[in-house]
Amino acid sequence: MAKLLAVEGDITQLKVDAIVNAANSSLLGGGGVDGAIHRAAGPELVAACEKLHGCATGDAKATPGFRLPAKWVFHAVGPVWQGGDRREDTLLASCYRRCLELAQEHHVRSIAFPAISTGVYRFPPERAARIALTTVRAHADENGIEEVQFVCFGAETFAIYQRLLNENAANPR
Ligand code: AR6
Repeated sequence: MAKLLAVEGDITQLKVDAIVNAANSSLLGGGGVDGAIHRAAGPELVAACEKLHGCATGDAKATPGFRLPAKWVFHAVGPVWQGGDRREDTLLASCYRRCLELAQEHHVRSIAFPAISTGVYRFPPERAARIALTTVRAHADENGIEEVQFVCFGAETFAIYQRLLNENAANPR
């Protein structure tokens, strides 16, 4: 069974097979975790992203990690929160699902996710964390993944993930 854990810190520092980026549909960079990943990976990353010709919301595309310790970056495009009745939950779940599928394609065993859509895109953090954990729990094993880190940027997000992971440990699948 895949190991799921919450960690607090900067996703660009992690030496895992793949890190996930919370990108926008242009895939050409931005602020937040996207900006941090592009800065750390170097200019080769945007050049590789240009060749992907964008990405739909709910989908994800892969590039190498270039100067990052991670071998791959999976660029996922989360939904902008618009109140909850614009398929935001489904689209967010789809981001996580697509990243797990990319993991299998690229023989990735360890993967780290940021809290997609919970920054500039304003998705409510606990609701997003529940979707992230449910989707990853349901599909990590079938995609051959051994370890999943949920990288929390700040103590509040970390506390949410810790609580939800502990709740589930008390009521396992
Ligand atoms: N490591 C881990 N998590 C981080 C880091 C980091 N270095 N930096 C920020 N976060 P956001 P979104 C957290 O805004 O909401 C970009 O401009 C952050 O605290 O990065 O999906 C894109 O180009 C938050 O919890 O992504 C898009 O235009 C989470 O990462 C747009 O923002 C996501 O926040 C995407 O918005």
